[in-house]
Order: sequence, then structure tokens, then C-alpha cells
Amino acid sequence: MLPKRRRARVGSPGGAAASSALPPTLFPGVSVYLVEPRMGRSRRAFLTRLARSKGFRVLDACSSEVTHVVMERTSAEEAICWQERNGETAPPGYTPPALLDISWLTESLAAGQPVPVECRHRLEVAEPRKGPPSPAWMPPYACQRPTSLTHHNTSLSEALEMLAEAAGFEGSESRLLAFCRAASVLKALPRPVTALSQLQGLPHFGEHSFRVVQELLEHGVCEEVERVRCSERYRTMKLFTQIFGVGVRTADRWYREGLRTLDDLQERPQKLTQQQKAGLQHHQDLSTPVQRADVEALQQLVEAAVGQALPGATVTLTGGFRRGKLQGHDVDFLITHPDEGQEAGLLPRLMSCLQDQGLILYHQHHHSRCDAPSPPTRQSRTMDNFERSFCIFRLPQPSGAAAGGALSPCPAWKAVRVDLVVAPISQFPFALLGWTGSMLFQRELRRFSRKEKGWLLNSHGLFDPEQKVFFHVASEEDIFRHLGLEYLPPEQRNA
Ligand code: DCP
Ligand code: MG
Repeated sequence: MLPKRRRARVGSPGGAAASSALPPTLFPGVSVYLVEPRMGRSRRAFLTRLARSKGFRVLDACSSEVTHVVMERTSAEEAICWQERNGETAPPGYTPPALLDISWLTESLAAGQPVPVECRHRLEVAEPRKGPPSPAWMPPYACQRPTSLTHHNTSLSEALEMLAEAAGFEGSESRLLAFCRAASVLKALPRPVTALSQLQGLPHFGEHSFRVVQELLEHGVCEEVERVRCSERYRTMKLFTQIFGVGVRTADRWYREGLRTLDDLQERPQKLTQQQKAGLQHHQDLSTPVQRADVEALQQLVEAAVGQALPGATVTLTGGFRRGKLQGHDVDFLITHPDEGQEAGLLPRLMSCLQDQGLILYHQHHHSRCDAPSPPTRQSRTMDNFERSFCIFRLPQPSGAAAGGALSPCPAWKAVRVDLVVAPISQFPFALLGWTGSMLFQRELRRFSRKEKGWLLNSHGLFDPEQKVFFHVASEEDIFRHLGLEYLPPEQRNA
């Protein structure tokens, strides 16, 4: 359903006055009619306005004056059925119009005049259409294909991911996933998308994502993306959810209460949890991306403290930085010990060691909620039960470093979000896989396990509910092997 503001505008393709007073035409002998089904009402209105602004004659109704009928994503068979239905009332001697694919119109708009009609434009030609080669086959699950950090379709995937984020702000998980999956398909393509025909046959490209890409290819901008990006709702939800400790539900409640700015929140400290207060207090630093150099400095500090708290314990960088990202919103570390059980009690000791060095501005300890892996449930598929600490580190800065959020002009430290997670060695490969992400890669891996194998996967284990057994693994490679998937290193999991 279109928002009210748009619905009101698109009642007639060219606005209320369009059919009664058509603008002058530059191209006599060409009268265009755009067929609405498949094209959609708002897109038809948009194209009508655009074509008229370039001097084309576009008729609102299909009459005997029409010379060029334009359809979108319509097969030759469907086009001919449409023509037969509409030809029933044609007067004697009437020459049927050309039935054309949208490519004729977009090429004509780009050329600023009607281009000659070629075979490839005609829908009544029931031969296979010539055009750019169809894309290579793309496996449907993101865990079945490598996705590196850099790719060929950044502006398209970013537009879809913004719509995904906005859908998430409205609590629409299914739309969020649909946009994320389409964006992820674009990231995995071997070349830039320059023509819509390249999207043919790709998985997860629904009508909505297709339309967004179409607008971006044809006009360089997508009206919906721009409208959402500039909306007060999106901007406020983005601002609030970026605060440490604030999820979509809280941000939505604040929005509905009329709060819009960080100052609005500061004025109501009684509304805030301790975590959110800490998040607000260090907001400037925390909203500045963490850099690689910070990650390396943090890893040294954490490794030294872990070595003191439990000799032999290991620290592994996970999250986006393990996937090769150069910047991130936080730093994720996974800690374990080669002897099962030795890791018990490690986290409190580690935290006091870090606190004694003045490295912790805030931390929240979450106790492990189970000792042994339990069969994954719907909830535990997204959140695991490992003992963890969500921290804000006070990271010393090398002298002369660029200013962070602290008040002095050349700050001696900056606040950085760090997640410390402790896993027993028997579950370590699953924890490593889960915490390495990306979020979509993990969701797809879990969906693949469930749908294709009938097994349940989470950050604790891989479970066969029929045999009621857990698979024992020694590495991430083992997990991919059990699932019958080609191993993808972390840098190729940027789905
Ligand atoms: N993760 C998860 N479920 C959660 C939290 C995290 O599966 N509830 C996984 C997927 C993430 C990874 O852990 O990719 C790390 O989470 P982050 O939120 O830190 O995300 P990234 O590290 O990928 O990105 P960044 O920190 O740069 O935003
Ligand atoms: Mg992270």
C-alpha cells in the first residue's frame, strides 16, 4: 500500500489536468500508452510525467490514436492476450499499435526522442530475446557463495540495505530480510549491474527490490530511498538505535513519546538504563568508527589481561574485523582455553584485571545460561548463551592522535565498545563461526542447515533432531564439511 501522500498524487498518471490538457508534443506520429499491470501505478505515473516533460505524447487511455503500447516485464504471450482483449472494440481499418517492451521507452527517454523500433523491442516477436547474456547461476543461500568486502554494486546494495534497515525500524522482519537478501545477491555478482536484464533469474529479487534497482539504473536516484532517508522517522530511529543499549523497541517508544534528539534524552535521565546513560555519555566517541589500529591496541591489552587471569587462555578477534573490515562499530573478542572447563570463572577475573588498569569505563556482565549445549530453539538461533561482557573501554591514544570524543583538544584516550565472549573449547568453532558473522551470512547458514539438512545450528552446536545427536567438530572447516558446503574463509562471509 502506498503512503497517503503518494496515493493522492498518482490518481491519474499525469495529475488531474493531464488528460484534458496534454502538453504540446514534439514528435507527431508517436502516441504512447503505458500498460499499468506489472509496471505498477506509481511507476506508470512517474514515467508518464517524465516522458511528457521530454515532449512525448502519452495518452491516459488506450484508444485508436495510440501507436506505441509499452509494457514492462511482460512476456510476448501476455502482450498478445492483452492486445486481443483490447482489439475487440477496434474500428474497421484500425492498425494495431506496436507492442513494445519498456526498453524502447527508456532508450527513447535517454535519447531525448523516439528511437526506431527494433525487433528486440517488440513483444509480439515470440523468439527468444537477444540482449546481454543472462547472469551466471547464483546459489540461493548466501552461505553457498563467496562475498568479499568490496564488490561491484555498492550504490545499489547500499540503497537496498537502507530500506532493509528502515523496515527493521518498523518491526517488519520479513521485509528487512527480503531487502538484505537482494542486497547480498548484488554483492556476490561478478560485475556491475548496468541493465535490468542482468537481474533475470537471480534469487531473492522480488518486485520491490527490482523496482528500486530499476529506478536507480534509469534515473540515478530512487524516490522511495530518498524519501525514507530524509524522513524524520528514519533519522530519529537511526540516531536512537546507534546509542549503546538502545534497541528498536526502545527507540520506537521514545519516538512515539515525541523524543527526537540526544538532548531530549539527556533531559529525561530517569528514562535511561545505566547502559544507555553510559552510551549517551560517550556517544561522540562511540559513534566514531573504530579503526584497525585501535583493534590491534585493544587485542594486545586484552591478551595481556587474559594471560594474567588464566594462563593458556586464548583471545580471537571475531566480528566484522575478522571478516577484513577496516572500520567497525565495536570490537568483538572470543576467549577460550584448550582444556574444557578451565574457562569457568575467567571473565570476572579478566574484568577486574582490566579495571585495575583503569581500562574500563562501563561493563555489563551476562552470565552463561547453560553449561552444555542445548538443542537450538527459535530464540537461541539469534542470541547465544555464552558468558559475556559488553564493555566500553578507555583506550589510551598515541600522543598526537586525531581528536576523539574526550573534551581535551588532543585526547589521551577514547571510548570504544568491546564485546568479550567466553566459550568452552568444545563449542569454540560454533561460537567463532557465529560471532564472525556477517549477520546475514549466519542467518542463511542456519536456514540452510534447517531447510536443506533438517539440522539446527547456532553458536553452541549443530544438532540433528531426528537422531538427537550433536556433531563434534574441531574447526570451522569441519562445520562447513558436515553441512556439505564449500569452506568460505571469514573474508568471504561479508554477505
Ligand atoms: N551476532 C549474532 N547475534 C547477535 C549478535 C551478534 O549472530 N545477537 C554475530 C553476527 C555479527 C557478529 O556476531 O556479525 C558480530 O556482531 P556485531 O554487531 O559486532 O557486527 P559486526 O562485527 O559484523 O559489525 P560492526 O561491529 O562493524 O557493526
Ligand atoms: Mg562488531
